[in-house]
Order: sequence, then structure tokens, then C-alpha cells
Amino acid sequence: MNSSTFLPGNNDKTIWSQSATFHIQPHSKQKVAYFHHKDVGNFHFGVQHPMKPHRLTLTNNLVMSYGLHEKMTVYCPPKATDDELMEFHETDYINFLKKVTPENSEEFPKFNINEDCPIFEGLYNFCQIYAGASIAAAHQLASDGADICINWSGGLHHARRFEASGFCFVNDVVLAIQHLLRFYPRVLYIDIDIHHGDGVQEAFYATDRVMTVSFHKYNASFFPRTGNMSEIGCGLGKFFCLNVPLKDGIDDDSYVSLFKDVISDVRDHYQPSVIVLQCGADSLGKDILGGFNMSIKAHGECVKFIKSCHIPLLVLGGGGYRIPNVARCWTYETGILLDAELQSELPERTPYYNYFGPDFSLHPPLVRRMYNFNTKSELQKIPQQVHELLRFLDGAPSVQMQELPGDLQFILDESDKELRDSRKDQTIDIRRRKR
Ligand code: V1D
Ligand code: CA
Repeated sequence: MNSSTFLPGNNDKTIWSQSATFHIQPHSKQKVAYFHHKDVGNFHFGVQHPMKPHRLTLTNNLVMSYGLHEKMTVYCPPKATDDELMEFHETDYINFLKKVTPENSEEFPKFNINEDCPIFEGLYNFCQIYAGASIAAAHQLASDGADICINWSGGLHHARRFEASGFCFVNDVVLAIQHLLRFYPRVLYIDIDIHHGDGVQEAFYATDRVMTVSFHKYNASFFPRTGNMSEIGCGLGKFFCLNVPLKDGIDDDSYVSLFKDVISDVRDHYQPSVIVLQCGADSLGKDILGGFNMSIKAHGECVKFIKSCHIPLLVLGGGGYRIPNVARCWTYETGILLDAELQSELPERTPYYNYFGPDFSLHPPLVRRMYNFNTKSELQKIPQQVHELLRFLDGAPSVQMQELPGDLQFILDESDKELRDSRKDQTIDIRRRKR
């Protein structure tokens, strides 16, 4: 195989992973790996809280009921260690998460603990599980173990280096991207959760090695109240951050065509070596916190489009508060990533079958006759504005775009090799374990 390497900005000796320089052959079947920890659905934020980890059990059950586990490698990922979490988060904050319980929470400084981010039983364990799954998924991708890796328990995009935010305690997206940056020159992060991906944007605001693009609802009161188009990055990262602010009621056709226009332009200009896609399902119609008018098919069409780019892909979950619809959406998208067609009638043997009534279908009508507050002319302007911004990116001194000629072999430095081996030992392929 022909091989080339990229020289990072500071002229160090990083040699990128083989998959960093090669896109998957457009005609070859993409190998999919799926990461699910059996305990992740057993945590409770509280009765009044909209975030229900049980949706992950529901999703996993539906994926299995459709037999999709037969078509991919299923891994039980190891929990993230303290040190792994401290790769992004501050030591004091991680120590707080380790020690705090519902009983002793008054003894500690706040770290933004409030009704959005309450202290619950097993909180640190929950963080280790969902972050461990995203790191393992990133690792599997980088070590050429799969072309597409899925972790529906990840995508908690609001957490900050030193505090919790918006139902997110540790930022598994940032941790996974940091891991990918050891192997790939350019990471493209795309966020279709209805909320702005502020935590990920903030973490990579000043670098050109990660480009962040978030589609979200934006107004003066909607959480987290950031994500205006004027937020474009700073320093070396200027123009490597894009925001697509939208209003309530956006429908299938407008969203999908906007998504494809924007992302194809970003892809052509940025030429990412790997993509991380956050698939928050609160952008679906009838979500409890959201206000868009999108169907599961349209949400899935965005995933299909990214898959068709044939670039190594890490797929994560995110928000989503009408839990049967979250399970339907992420199961449908698992099917898309596997090129598997799923019958709309749900398999009757699905555990929690009664959650899916009255229609018991994968595609219930989600489209409310809600007014679309996004005017045609506003929507038409967005890809043009994005294009104008991307033109600046062409002129940016993005050093890692420079290619070194030559047929250098695929070499990973020793520490990365060791790291790869140690994680491989811990990540259990469920089918092999059963056998
Ligand atoms: F409705 C609630 C009931 C109980 C507790 C919280 C909420 C709630 C709804 N929406 N909280 C919110 C948002 N917070 C606020 C702030 C609280 N105010 C004083 C302002 O509006 C937070 C929404 C978080 C969305 C998380 C996410 O969907 O983006 C996500 N992504 O990955 C995981 C979750
Ligand atoms: Ca978003």
C-alpha cells in the first residue's frame, strides 16, 4: 500500500497512523465495532430529571433484537481510569467526582452541581463507564481495528475541564478526540444534538487540528445560550470552528439539505483524517426538551451522508429525552452504519416492547404540524456564509496539511504501541468471551 506521512506544526517526529492518511476504499465494506457496557443503563439522575440512562438499555436491546450484533464486533469496554479522565479534566474536579456522594455533597465546593447536574449514586462509576467506552472506541479506530466505531452512551458534549454542565460530568468527546489526535492529523467534529456542542468547541477553540461544527437551536434563553455564527475560533484555531444556529420547527428537507451543503463544503476544505459525529436525538420531533420537527429518517440521513464520505468514523450518542424514540433512532442509525435494512415493524421479542406502543414501529410519525420559524431566505444564506468562512481556511497556515513525500512504513512510536496493547487486553469482544 502506498504510504505518506504528515508533518505536524512543531516539526516533531510524529508519524501518523496508516489510517490517518488513507480513506477507506469507497467500494469496500466498512468494518463496524460497537461499544456497550452492560451497567451503563442502570444509573438514575433522579425521578424529575429528563436524562434517563435506561434509554441505553432500551437501545441496546433493540439493536440486539434486530440481530445487528451478528454483523459487527461487540465490545465490553473498560472503564476510564482516573489518569485517563485527567488527560482533559482538572485533578481537583476528578477527585471531587470520586469522593462526592448524595450524602456528603454539602462538604464540597460546587463544581457547578445543580439541578441539571445532580449528585447521584454511582456518579463516578457512570462517568468512567461512558468515557471508557468512547476512549476504547477511539482507540479501536486508530489501531485500524474498525472503520466505524459506535458508543451510544457517549457524546456528553457540555462538560468543561473543571466543572459539570448540562447533564454532562466528564467530556468523553474531548477525551476521545484527544486520543485520536495522537494518531490522526485532523479531526472533524460534527454535532447534531439540538444543543450547542459548547464543551467540545471550547476545548479545541484555539487549534486547527480539530474543526468543530455544531447544528443547534439558538436563542437568548435556550441552553447553553452559545453557538452564534460569530463564534469561529481564535488564534491558530480561527476559522476552524463553525456554528449553524437554527430556530424551532426546522423540518426534514431543510435540515438534511443544509447539513449536506455545509458538511460537504467543510469536508472538501478541511480534508479530515477522521470524523467524530455526535448524534444527540433531542433534535427529533416530539422530543421533551427540543423543538425541531425532524423524523428519525432525516436524522439517519445525516449519519448516512457522513458514512458515505468513507473516512474513519466515531459515532456517539448525546441528548434525547423521549426514550423510546432515542432507542428507535440509534437502532436505525446502527442499521445504516451496517448497511442493514430494518423492517419498520419492531421485533416482538424486544424486551420493553410495551414502551414502543401504540404503533410498535421503528418510524412513528414525529412530525408535528409545528410552525417552521426558519425562513427560506435565512436557510439559504447559511451555506453561503459558511462558504465565505471556509475560504479563509484555505489560506490558514495549517501546517499539518503539508504532506511528506516518500514511502515511509507505518510506524507507531513505542509508547503508542504499548498503550494500544494495554487497551486491547482490557477491551473484551463479547462474542469471543461467550465462546
Ligand atoms: F427540565 C429539567 C428538569 C430537571 C432538571 C433539568 C431540566 C432541564 C431542562 N433543560 N435543564 C435544562 C437545561 N438547563 C437550563 C439551565 C437551568 N437553568 C437555570 C438554565 O436550561 C440543560 C439542558 C442540557 C442538554 C443536554 C444535552 O441534550 O445537550 C446532552 N448532550 O449530551 C448529553 C446531554
Ligand atoms: Ca448541536
